[in-house]
Amino acid sequence: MKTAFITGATSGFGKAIAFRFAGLGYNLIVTGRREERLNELIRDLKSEFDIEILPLCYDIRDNKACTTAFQSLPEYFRNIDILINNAGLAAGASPFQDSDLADYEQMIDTNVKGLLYMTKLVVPGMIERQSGHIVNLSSIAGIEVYPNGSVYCASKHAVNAITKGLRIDLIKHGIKVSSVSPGMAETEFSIVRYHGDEEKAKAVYNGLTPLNAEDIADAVEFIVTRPAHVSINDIQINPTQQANTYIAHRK
Ligand code: NDP
Ligand code: 8X3
Repeated sequence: MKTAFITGATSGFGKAIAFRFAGLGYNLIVTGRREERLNELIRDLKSEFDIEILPLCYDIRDNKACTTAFQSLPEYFRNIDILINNAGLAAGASPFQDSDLADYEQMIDTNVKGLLYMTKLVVPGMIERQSGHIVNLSSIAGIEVYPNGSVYCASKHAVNAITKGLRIDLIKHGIKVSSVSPGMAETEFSIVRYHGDEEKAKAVYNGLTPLNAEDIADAVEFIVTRPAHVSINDIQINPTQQANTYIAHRK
C-alpha cells in the first residue's frame, strides 16, 4: 500500500484530500495544530476505510517540531510516496501600509518556510527510492497580485518558484512536482483571513458559487493518478464566475 503525507488536514482542502486518498487506498499521515480535529478526522476515516492512519499534531512554522514529528514516524510510515504541502493561510486583507507585521510573518512562516521544512524532511527518502510525488497548494495568488494581498501573493509566488525549482532539481530522481492553483474556494480560509469575522468571510462569496474542497480534491486526484510518464505541472482552477483575481461576475 502506498503512503500519502498531507499537511493541514484538519479542515478544508487537506481534509477533503485525506478522504479522497483514503478512497484510493493510501495509508495516510495527516497533520495540523488542532488535536481534537485530528482525532475526529481519524475516527471518521477509520469508520469508512480500511487503511492505516497516523496523526501528527504540530505547528508547521516550527522546524524543530516538524523534525521531531517526522522522526517519530514508525518504520511502516517512512516510505512516503506522496507529499501534499497544503497547510497554509492568508492573514489579513489590508493595504501593505496598514497591515500587521505579525500577519506577514505568519504567512511567510507557514506557507513558505513550513512547506520547505516538510519538503526537506521528505525528499531524501524519495531520492533514496527514486520515486515520489510532491503536490504543493499554491493559488491564483501565486500567478496574479491583487490589492490588499501583497504578502499572501508573495508567499504563493514563492510556492510557485519552489515548485518549479524542485521539479528541475528532482527530475533526475524520477520525482514529480506539481501544484494546484485555485481561485476562490469556500473553506475556513476566509474566516482565518479575517481573523474570525464570519460575516466578512461570508461576504467574499456574495453572489457567486465558489469552489469547494471537493473540487480541489478532484484536481489533486487527477494529478496523482496520471501514468508514470505524465507530469501535471499545475492545475489553475477557478469558480466559473471568477475570471481572475479582479473580475468576478456576481449575481
Ligand atoms: P483552511 O483554513 O480550511 O485549512 C488550512 C489548513 O492548514 C488547516 O488544516 C490548518 O490546520 C492548517 N494550518 C494552518 N496553519 C498551520 C500551522 N501553522 N501549522 C500546521 N498546520 C497549519 O484553508 P484551505 O483548506 O482553504 O487552505 C489550504 C491551502 O490552500 C492553503 O495553503 C491556502 O493558502 C490554499 N488556498 C486556498 C484557497 C481558498 O480560497 N480557500 C484558494 C487557493 C489556495 P490547524 O489550524 O489545525 O493547524
Ligand atoms: C486563495 C484565493 O483569491 O483569496 O488563495 O487569493 S485568493
